[in-house]
Amino acid sequence: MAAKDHILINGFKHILFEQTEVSSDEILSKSISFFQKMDKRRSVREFSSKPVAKSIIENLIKTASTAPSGAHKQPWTFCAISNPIIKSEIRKAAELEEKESYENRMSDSWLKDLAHLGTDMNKPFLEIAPWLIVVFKRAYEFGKNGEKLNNYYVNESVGLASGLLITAIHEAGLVTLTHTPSPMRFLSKILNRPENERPFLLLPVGYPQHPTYVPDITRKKINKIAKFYE
Ligand code: IYR
Repeated sequence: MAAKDHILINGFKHILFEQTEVSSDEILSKSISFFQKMDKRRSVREFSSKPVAKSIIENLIKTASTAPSGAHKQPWTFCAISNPIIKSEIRKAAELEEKESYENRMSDSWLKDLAHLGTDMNKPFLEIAPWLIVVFKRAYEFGKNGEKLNNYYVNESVGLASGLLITAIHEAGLVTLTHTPSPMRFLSKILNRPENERPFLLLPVGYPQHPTYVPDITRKKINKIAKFYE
């Protein structure tokens, strides 16, 4: 007998999950090739100014928004900026905060931990990259009468969506950097965001400059990051 196309649970419609049959050999080879692809992802700080079409950015954001979220509230807003005036406003404000951080807020041990990445208070990529995506978390929603409605596991949900965004950017052949100027409140002001939204991450998106050098770092081996209980 064919499966019903939908059922009701708690009175809510549940539709058939579209399952694709894949052999275990194929699953193994896909798991290897996807790992190899993702292992090539690097945070890139030197961008080309070569433009990227808005439709590409829309697709990347649509992929990010496939992330699971608490009670499926999708508590995120992605602000995509290509306007050069706004980008330069963001750069100016970010560099002001970064200068204060590097000179006064970050401890000596923090600065020592960062030294191998070659970062400093200058953030030219905020103007050079064709797009900046600022990910906002939505702490709560507003109901019809202005009342506050809960979101759940907001940090986890927006973190997951950001991970998918970074994956989509890499898969498409572009590069990004997870930039967290701190504090980030200036982004809410410049982008005129409502009070229920808080800046979460800033991602410049584009092509890498040629040539680009990245830190010579390695990833932890499987036995350091996973414990199996069989
Ligand atoms: N937000 C600063 C500093 C910084 C902090 C960490 I932790 C990094 O992994 C990298 C940078 C900056 O963007 O330069």
